[in-house]
Amino acid sequence: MKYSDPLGKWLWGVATSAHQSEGNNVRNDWYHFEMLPRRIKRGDKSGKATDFWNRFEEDIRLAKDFGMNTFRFSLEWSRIIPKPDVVDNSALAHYQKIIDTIREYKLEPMVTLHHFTLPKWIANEGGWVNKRNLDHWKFYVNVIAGNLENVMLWNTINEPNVVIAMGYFTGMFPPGNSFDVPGYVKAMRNILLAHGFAYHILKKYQPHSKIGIVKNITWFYPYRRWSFTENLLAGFFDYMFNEITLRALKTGKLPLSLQPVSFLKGSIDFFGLNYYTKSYVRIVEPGFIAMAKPHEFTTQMGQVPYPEGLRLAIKRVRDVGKPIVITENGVPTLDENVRKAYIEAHLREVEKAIQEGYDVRGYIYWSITDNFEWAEGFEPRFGLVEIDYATLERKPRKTAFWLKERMKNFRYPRNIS
Ligand code: IFM
Repeated sequence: MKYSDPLGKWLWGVATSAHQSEGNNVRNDWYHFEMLPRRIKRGDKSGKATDFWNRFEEDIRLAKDFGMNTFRFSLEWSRIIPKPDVVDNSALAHYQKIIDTIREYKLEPMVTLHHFTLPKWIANEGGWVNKRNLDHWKFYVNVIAGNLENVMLWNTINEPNVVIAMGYFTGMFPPGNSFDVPGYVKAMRNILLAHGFAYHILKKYQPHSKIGIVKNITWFYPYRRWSFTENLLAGFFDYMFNEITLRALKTGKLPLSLQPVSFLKGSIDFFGLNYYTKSYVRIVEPGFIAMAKPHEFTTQMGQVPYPEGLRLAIKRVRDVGKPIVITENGVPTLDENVRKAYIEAHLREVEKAIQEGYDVRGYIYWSITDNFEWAEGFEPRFGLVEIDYATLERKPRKTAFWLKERMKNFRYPRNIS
């Protein structure tokens, strides 16, 4: 084995969003979505987004300058497989170059196979609701697993619950369906199967690598504590958004099935936990979800910081029985005091969880630079580094330097280096 077990050290790093809609003349379903009017705020188009594709070395160097040891990014399916059964070897070579550059800077690459975007030709065939697309998925994963080297940390799917809830329930992501519960359930079943297939394909080719799924936990609370219906609905949302995935990993059972799928149960080596916020459920408004109550502090995306929710999430996913890596946590803001306070409060919750004996192996901030924030467009600013979208120039924010010092004193578990 060329590289040591990455879960044996404290993983401290950043994630980036490597998605582009226009690469190699390949169109993914977000490009298609942009064509639909009023779906992305202000009519923003991702275009080349942060141009990570060409400027990756700059971003990797910045992570190194900030004292980190891990760099998380994702692959774009449509770049690698632009048409059914056609492999773009130049795209593969380019991704290998990114991975090798991360290694040259002595950072641990963490690579995600699927982060929200589908090739347009898959989306046109029904995307995740069409079970036949799983054959195309297996083809893609075989190509990756058989070709990309020097990766010890893989994520199969980023936030399956988010991409499907936004696509089939809120309608804010492609394909833009609202309250399509049958679509939601079908797509959740298929995307979880896709995870299971990917886990086993990767393990077959790269048995020493560690493979996780990246799961967002959001807490749902009744808007009015005394409302029976809102309590009931909060439980329903929690089941749909959080529990379906946790149950699949713990028992192999998919929604609407009592029979477990044998290859799903326990199909992770670590649990990638993304955590940002909580939501309120209320029945008086259409849409059911309120992100905040009046007078609560909110971020640029209207979310309420709820740091203790991170420790509660760590407790909740412990049942899956695998080490936990915080694969995303971050805040969209233009105020560096807010960013610093948000990060500090969440790091303290992680430290507490570690002291209480929870097996957390890393913390990854979202994200190294500002990013194209999906339906929210370019306005939210998550980056430790500002992007000037006119020139694509990178300008580190002061929180990055504060964080470098803060992490020197982070109380990570004593049994890892
Ligand atoms: O930008 C997203 C990311 O793509 C997935 N997790 C949440 C982030 C912030 O909203």
